[in-house]
Amino acid sequence: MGDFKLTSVEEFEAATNRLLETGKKVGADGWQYRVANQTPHCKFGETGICCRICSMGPCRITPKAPRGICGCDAHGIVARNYLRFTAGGAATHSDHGRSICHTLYCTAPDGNYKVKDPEKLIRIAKEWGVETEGKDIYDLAHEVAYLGLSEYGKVFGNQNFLKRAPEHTQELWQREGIAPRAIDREVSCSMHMTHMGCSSKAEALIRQSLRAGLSDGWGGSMAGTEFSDVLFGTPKPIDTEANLGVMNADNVNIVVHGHDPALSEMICEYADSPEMIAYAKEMGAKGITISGVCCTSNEVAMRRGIPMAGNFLQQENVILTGACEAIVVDVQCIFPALGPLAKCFHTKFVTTSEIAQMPESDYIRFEPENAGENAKAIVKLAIENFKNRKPELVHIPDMKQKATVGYSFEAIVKTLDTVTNSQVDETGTTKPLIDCVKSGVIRGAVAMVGCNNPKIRPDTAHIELMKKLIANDIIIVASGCAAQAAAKAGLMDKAAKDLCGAGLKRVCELADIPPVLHMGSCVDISRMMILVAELAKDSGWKISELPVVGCAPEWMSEKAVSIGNYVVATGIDTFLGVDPYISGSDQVYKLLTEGVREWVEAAYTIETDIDKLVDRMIDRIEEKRDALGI
Ligand code: BF8
Ligand code: SF4
Repeated sequence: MGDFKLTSVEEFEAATNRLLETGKKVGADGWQYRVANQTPHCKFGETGICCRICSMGPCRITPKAPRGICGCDAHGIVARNYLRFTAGGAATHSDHGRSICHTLYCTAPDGNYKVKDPEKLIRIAKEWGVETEGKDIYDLAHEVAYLGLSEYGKVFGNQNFLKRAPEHTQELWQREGIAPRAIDREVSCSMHMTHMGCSSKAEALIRQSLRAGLSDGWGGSMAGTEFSDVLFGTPKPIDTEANLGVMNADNVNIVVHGHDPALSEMICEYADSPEMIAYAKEMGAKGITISGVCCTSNEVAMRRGIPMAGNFLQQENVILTGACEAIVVDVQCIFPALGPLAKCFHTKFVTTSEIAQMPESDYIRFEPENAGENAKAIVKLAIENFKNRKPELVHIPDMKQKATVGYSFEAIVKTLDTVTNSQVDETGTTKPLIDCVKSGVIRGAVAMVGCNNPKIRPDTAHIELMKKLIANDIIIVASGCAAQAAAKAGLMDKAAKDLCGAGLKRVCELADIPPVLHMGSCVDISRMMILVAELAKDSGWKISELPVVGCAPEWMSEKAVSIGNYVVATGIDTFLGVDPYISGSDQVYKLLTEGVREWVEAAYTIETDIDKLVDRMIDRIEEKRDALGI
């Protein structure tokens, strides 16, 4: 343990610069150059006061032109843009969830997809009032999947999963009129409200933003997470590695990128088969290495220990190594730049979803019905491409860290229960965690989530915030690209306990956990919602009273805004390091940072100075402790 050392952002950057040198030789573009071409950004767009939702515009608000042609003011325009941003994110997460429900519907004992966690399926079935006694597990899977799909267009009532929230939270949602109805309805309703000539009242638009967010976090994303677990297994702690050094120059390298585990699981399955490994050897490689980028990487790391090549702003780097035979993608967060970039190398850029079709890619459409066959075809395509490598372009940075990942809600409960109870209780509670918080050995928790964004020096905010928080005995649960930043730096190595304050260090030693717990992909922020709901029920505190905050310091996507809205609407103060285009309206800014607290007992803090951001989070956690008298 003595020689444990974090990898610094400076080291990440040196590795990237070396790869960009290779890129220059082959005439490759890179996001670093495109940022320079795109900045400074348009001020109207940046502050949210440009409206182009009807063809009388675009209208832009200035002191001389305080209203659009229809008469809408800055507050209406900013709030409408904010709601549309949210709806984009909610739709995206939820459609991913729908696709998982559909995959579950297609399971069969001899099919491409099977039920891997029948206990979880039975638990959900009982929760939803489905008769389970004496039923074939596949019949049950189809019945539950059908109900899951029906949540999207539910005719009456609210989302099923809302009942998982503590009573008090459910009451707040009802009282404020933000309990989500059918998942699709909240997205449609948001588009309707923001159509020309509908809502221009900021308060109404922000209220709907919370409701649309909730339809994601407690609806579509939760379906995505829960049914992925049923299909592919509920994650348990597992060791892996992170950063570009996980790629192997002697092997065929296949990189999986995107979000839906239905693709990546199948690719991993085939790449691991003796038949494919033998074929790779025949083609001159020593074996096959699969690694991941973005949330797909989180999914397969959590369930299979597949190493993580990198996060969002590192996606071009995997091709720049010159050693990537194929980058296989499904949906979301995939740079259209990958097509032209792959053409500068021998890399095959394989798109697989009708949702994410891109020029200069090989499109192999992936459906549950043809998943096995197509996964095999993709793995073969990569193997056969090995011979086309240009050895003079190959350079894989010698940089990786160890990480222990796979802390689903169930795994966290079980891990902590093992510490306090000698006999392992399968149905443990969050009480050991609450005891640690009450006694002060852990001061609180931060849910660190979200992306990279060139507006912030990539990964710095994630890593610096996490370092300071754990030094202050604040445990981190992380997901998405924030989790990968932590893993690349080494913060998910159990040895990182040495960077913690004395209290958290002791908890890490006793429970044998790293101080930053990997909870999965971005849809898995629903796991965090379940965790806080259970913490509230087990402690008797309200969610808003828990010394817990959310943070997305480097976020960039619409999904992140949808997430922020449901995290706040669940009662958790949320800290953003990038402004969501709202500075053009003091009314909207005030609503989001103060006003919503009256509705849901939590609000946003927007702070682009990262040092201040971390101090404000620590202060907030300590304020909550004081209020609880602990
Ligand atoms: O859903 S953290 S860059 S990969 S949006 Fe995308 Fe952001 Fe990464 Fe996953 Ni989430
Ligand atoms: Fe302009 Fe109003 Fe049309 Fe927006 S809706 S573009 S503000 S006229």
